[in-house]
Order: sequence, then structure tokens, then C-alpha cells
Amino acid sequence: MVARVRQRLAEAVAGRHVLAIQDTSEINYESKRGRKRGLGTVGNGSDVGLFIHPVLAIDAETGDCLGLADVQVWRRLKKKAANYRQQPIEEKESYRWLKGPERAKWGFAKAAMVTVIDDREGDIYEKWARLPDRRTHLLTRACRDRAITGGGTLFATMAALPERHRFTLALPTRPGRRQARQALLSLRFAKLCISRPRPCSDPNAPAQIELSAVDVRELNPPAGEEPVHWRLLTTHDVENIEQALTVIGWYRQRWHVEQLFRTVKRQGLDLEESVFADGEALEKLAVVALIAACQTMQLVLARASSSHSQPASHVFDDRELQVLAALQARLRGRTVKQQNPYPPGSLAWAAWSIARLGGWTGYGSDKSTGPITMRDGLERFRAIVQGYFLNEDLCPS
Ligand SMILES: [Mn+2]
Repeated sequence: MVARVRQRLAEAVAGRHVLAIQDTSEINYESKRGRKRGLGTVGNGSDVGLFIHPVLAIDAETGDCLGLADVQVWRRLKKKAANYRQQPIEEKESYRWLKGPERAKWGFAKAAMVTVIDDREGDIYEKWARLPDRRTHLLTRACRDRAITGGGTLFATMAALPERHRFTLALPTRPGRRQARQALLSLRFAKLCISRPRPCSDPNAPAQIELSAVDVRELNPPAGEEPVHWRLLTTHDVENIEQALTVIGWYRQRWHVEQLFRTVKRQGLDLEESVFADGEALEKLAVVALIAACQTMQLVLARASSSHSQPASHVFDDRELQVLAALQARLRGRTVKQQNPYPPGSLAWAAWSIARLGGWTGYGSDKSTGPITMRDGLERFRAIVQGYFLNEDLCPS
């Protein structure tokens, strides 16, 4: 299953600039603790569960979701060693931030360019040292107030840069954390060199690495709201305002991986409600659920997209497309409004069909083409595909 997904992605990324967005999330089984065995502890140190760490591929120009490039799943079975800081990065859990994109690289062989994007946890010196290559760039939110070459520290240096531009950005609501608002932001950027930190476990890492720093700070946030402040570091050149705004736009695509986590949990696949008991089985299920959640998300996005340029082959293989085409006559409703309006073979065309299988009426006024409908539609579609080919086995033409 993973191999098929990888194969499809390798074709989908051809010639594109791909944003490889990675993040970690915990799958918490504490409420079902009594019925589970072989799980590890999660973030709070006492609940049982496991961790997932996907790398998601997004087209930098169109925002299309191209698929999953890598998945790591693990259980935290031991406590941090006393000498944790001295351990080589390969021994640490944080190695996942290097391993994911490194493993994803072969799948990106045909991409024109790759930008690996992560949040503060991904700000690791060994990653800056090892991952970039001719085609691979990094873009991370700075976590550590590092020493920079020539004296001084990163945060103070960024804050002291001259303001280059002001712009407004529509910030979406974050349930429980902030209301949607128009934010006025101040932009600063410069090239600088970060120095190898003393605890760096890799003696072969260069003594300094040149990066572009982009500082985005909200002016006049509403009373009681925390101002937006992003300190971004990237291997991309940022020499003018336009380049800085482009980098910020790429960083904001990180919402896709948050959406993937929502889809794998409560807003879709309900992974935390699984009745499987065994830790190893739950790990395997997490991989399958991530793949299904990604496909679900691709379909939801394709319905919402305005371009409809993404082909259905980014999600479905030839056999599945054959079945989708054969299903069209049955999915069509009686009224003009219930016809599939999209070009056959486009992902929007496939998403229209899967939503119909998931119980959507086909009317624009019926807005129920979200993750739950797509999940139900996909499940039904897989069963139909199996039946279709079973029939072919039984009655060869
Ligand atoms: Mn994170």
C-alpha cells in the first residue's frame, strides 16, 4: 500500500516545486487504556499512545495536495537517557526531522525543487548541515536563540533589522486560541550565518551555515491577543520584499499538515477510537489511516479548488479510474444540476463521484462534501472496485 502511494507520488511531483511539509502528532489511547497493550507514553509522560510523523507533498505554485511522501510511526517505550544531549542525533527521537525528508528524497527524484517545511521543533543544526542539496531547500521556524557568526544572537539581531515593508494578512480562526482577524504585519529580513552549537553531536558539521532570516511581527494586535511573530529561517535566497513574501506564503501552507491530523482523528478517520488492542497492530493501522486521510483530504481540496487542473491519477490508479468511469452513469442524477460538471479524469471529477458515493445529493446547495462524506465514499468505492474485479475473475470476457 505504501509502495503504491510512493509510486503515484513520484509521478505527481514531476517538474514541480514541492513543499515537503512535516510534523509530529500524538495518537492518544488513554481513555481506552484498559483494553490496550504494548503502547508507549505520549507527550504528557503518562497517557498511553503512539506518535505519527508524516511528510506531506504540496505543489508550491497551485497549493494542490500531491500525496504523502513518508510516514514514521513509533511508540515511546523508554525514558530519555541521562546523557540525552550528548547522544548522536541518530539515537534521538528528534532524528525523525532528518529521517523523514531524507527518506522522501528518492520519491522527489523528478521534482524540479523541494522545500522541506516544519515548525520550531525542526530547527536542528544537523538538519541544516545535512539535508540541503542542489534541489532541496529548508524553511523552518526558528526555535533556538542561536549564536551567529560575528557575535550576537539570532533573535536580537533579527529584531534590530530595519523594517522593510508592512502588509496585512487574514489570519484564520484557531478554535480555542484566537479569533479570525486582519493582522497588520511588519517585515524584516537579512542574510546571516548561524554557528555550530556546542552540544551539536556531529563533529563533521560545518562551523557555520549561511541562511536567510525573515522576521514577521504583528503591529497593534487586539487587546488580550498574542501578537503573531514568526522568525523564519531558510536556505532560499531572500533579497527583496517579493521573495520574503513568497517564503511566508510557503510557510503558511503548513496548515495542510494540521488538516491531515484533524482528518486522521476526529474530523474523519477517528483513529483514536480504534478497537484494535495491540500496540504493533495500532502502529500499522496508523499508517493505513494516514494514507486514507491524505486521500480524503486531496478529494476535499479538489472539490474546493477553482482550477481543476489536478489529474485524478494523483489519487487513483488505472484500474480504479476505469471503475470510476464505469460508475458515472449511475451517479448522475435526473436533474441538470446533478451532472458531474468537471472534465473527466480530473481529480475534481473523481471527488464529485466519491462524494456522491458518500451520500452527497449532488446539489450545490448541499454542502456535505467534507472529510466524513469523502471517507464514507472512499470506503464504498474500494468495495465496489473489489467487486468489479472479482466479477472479472469469475466471468473472464
Ligand atoms: Mn509540531
